[in-house]
Amino acid sequence: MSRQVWFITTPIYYPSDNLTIGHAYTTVAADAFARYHRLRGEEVWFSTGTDEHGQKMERAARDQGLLPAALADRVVSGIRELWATLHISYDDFVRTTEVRHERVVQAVFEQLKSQGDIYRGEYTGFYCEPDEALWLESRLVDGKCPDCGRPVIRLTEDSYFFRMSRYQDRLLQYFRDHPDFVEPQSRLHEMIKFVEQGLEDLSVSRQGLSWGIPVPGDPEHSIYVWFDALLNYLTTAGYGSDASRFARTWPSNVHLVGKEIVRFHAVIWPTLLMALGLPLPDRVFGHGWLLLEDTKISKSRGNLIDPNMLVARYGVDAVRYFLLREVPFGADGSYSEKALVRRINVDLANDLGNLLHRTVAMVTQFNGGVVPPYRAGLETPSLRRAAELAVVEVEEAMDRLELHRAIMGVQSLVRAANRYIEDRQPWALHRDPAARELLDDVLYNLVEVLRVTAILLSPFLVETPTRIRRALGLAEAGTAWAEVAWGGTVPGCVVKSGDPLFRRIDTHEDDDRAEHPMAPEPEARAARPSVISVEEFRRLDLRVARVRECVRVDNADRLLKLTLEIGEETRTVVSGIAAHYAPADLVGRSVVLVANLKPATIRGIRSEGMILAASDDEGRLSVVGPWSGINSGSRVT
Ligand code: ME8
Repeated sequence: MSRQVWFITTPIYYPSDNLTIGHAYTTVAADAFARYHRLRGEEVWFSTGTDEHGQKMERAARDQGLLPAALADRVVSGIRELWATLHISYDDFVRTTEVRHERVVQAVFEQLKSQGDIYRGEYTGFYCEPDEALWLESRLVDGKCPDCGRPVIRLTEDSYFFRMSRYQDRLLQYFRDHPDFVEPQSRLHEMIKFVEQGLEDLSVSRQGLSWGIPVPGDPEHSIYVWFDALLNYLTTAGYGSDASRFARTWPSNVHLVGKEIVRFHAVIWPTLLMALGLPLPDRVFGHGWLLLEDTKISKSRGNLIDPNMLVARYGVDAVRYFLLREVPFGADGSYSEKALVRRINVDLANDLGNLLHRTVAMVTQFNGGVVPPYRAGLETPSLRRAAELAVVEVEEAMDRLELHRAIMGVQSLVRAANRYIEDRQPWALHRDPAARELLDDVLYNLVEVLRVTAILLSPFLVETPTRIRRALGLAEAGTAWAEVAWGGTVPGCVVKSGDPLFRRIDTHEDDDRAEHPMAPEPEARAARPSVISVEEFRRLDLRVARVRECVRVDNADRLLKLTLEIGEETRTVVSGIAAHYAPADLVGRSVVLVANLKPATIRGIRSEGMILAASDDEGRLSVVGPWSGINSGSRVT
């Protein structure tokens, strides 16, 4: 989609307490999108901020013996520091207590009132303070908040109402006409169901609550905190203050939010915009939660994990990488320090760090540190193709907001380059004077693939790309997405060895490699299995199988589903190797199948057998197959 400005938002967070790794999750994701689009030369407006009014803030301040404004000031300065620590490249930080925002909220309130979309009445219902959500009795579940299951408070008070019911049919029609408006799709269906149950008018003011924006002309009432908060997106776009910026920036491209506040963004927000006669955002993306032992990490649950501490311990890029890579964007996923360390050790230190280290060492040892000339036509297409595929994979994944998949695309490239070193064996070429040009070619390709990798990683990581370029002796500044085209490294650069990109973190737990459902238990790896007889071995029916199709398994980022041909027979096998191979790497290849393994159902898919793979202590994994062409179905003995 071509747009004037890519407008990307995070929710504005309650500054009632310090933020958690969960808030960092959304914000780092938004930052990655913003960086990606800037890198592509697009103009970006990336906003974040704080939602400072409401009952929850008032109570938190009271509990600490502070005025709400003082609490907000204190927490907001910590939030700004956190975003600096995580290198969040926002263009605007909007606080709902700023005059520029209060003006927008009051102007919108007045406009809707004057056009008959806001009227006065009496509200009888319930209030969930942690969510700042109003509920009619009919929506409660067992007398509790239907969203979070916590107790609600009964309210009966004079109130202003927004005629939301008036927009029910238009909203449903909008959902039907714009099936990408709410993503992932499952959340759109939830919203459709919710609206089909009937949209009631929404109470948009609270009586006697002093900490809020006053209703214009009726200061006894303050404006409901969600009405106030949602309008932050208009404030930051320049609504009512900078008409030309607003015209270029609105509508927003994507509101990134956690799944628990999709309803506010996909029901209340579009109906307010309809009432204002403004275009609707392109997308509301509701990502999943980071969980700690199956429970959402949150301030109100008190299980917060301090992102500052993680960055201090592991570095900004390791934390950003983990947040973006670990959990499929959209699904819930678990946070654990062990998983973070595994990502650092396997993906960053081992795969990426080693590739750089080996490349710099080989250019130094075999060519005096100078990147050799590029001989068009000589380069081995496989690595170039892998790089070109990775670019497409990252682009497609970013269009679909699949951050984890974009990073997996880069990972496959790094792994392909490590395999390329094993295949080409530059040390052997170095010993053979006749292979000089081939060696130059291999070294150039490795530098080139790292240069491309550094660009592909730039939306996600903030220090590593520069460090890679520095180690390769490339210019540090001025990187643009277009430079991913193969062949950009200028021969003659002088590489520099330096500190490792990522240091491996010592861990005594060796279950890192259990990514692979068929990987042996750590104990089995340590001790060799006991001796077996030939008869026992013969009980295994090992067959050569050809991979006909291969796809990723939805919501299981380690699993691939393979369709195998074994002679005349076709079988499905699920294998935990998605972190090591992209589906396209496997199609057409021959593998070895344990054909008489008892079938198992994995993620609802019946898996009939297991393919063999070798894995080493450094986290590498290699699928095992025949050395030369042989018919599928052949027995392996
Ligand atoms: O809801 N996992 O603010 P808030 C994933 N002020 N994301 C998480 C998370 C977790 N464990 N914990 C927090 C509000 N988040 C309102 C928003 S917008 C107009 C007003 C992220 O401080 C996620 O994006 O409770 C979630 O939606 C947001 O923080 C909630 O932040």
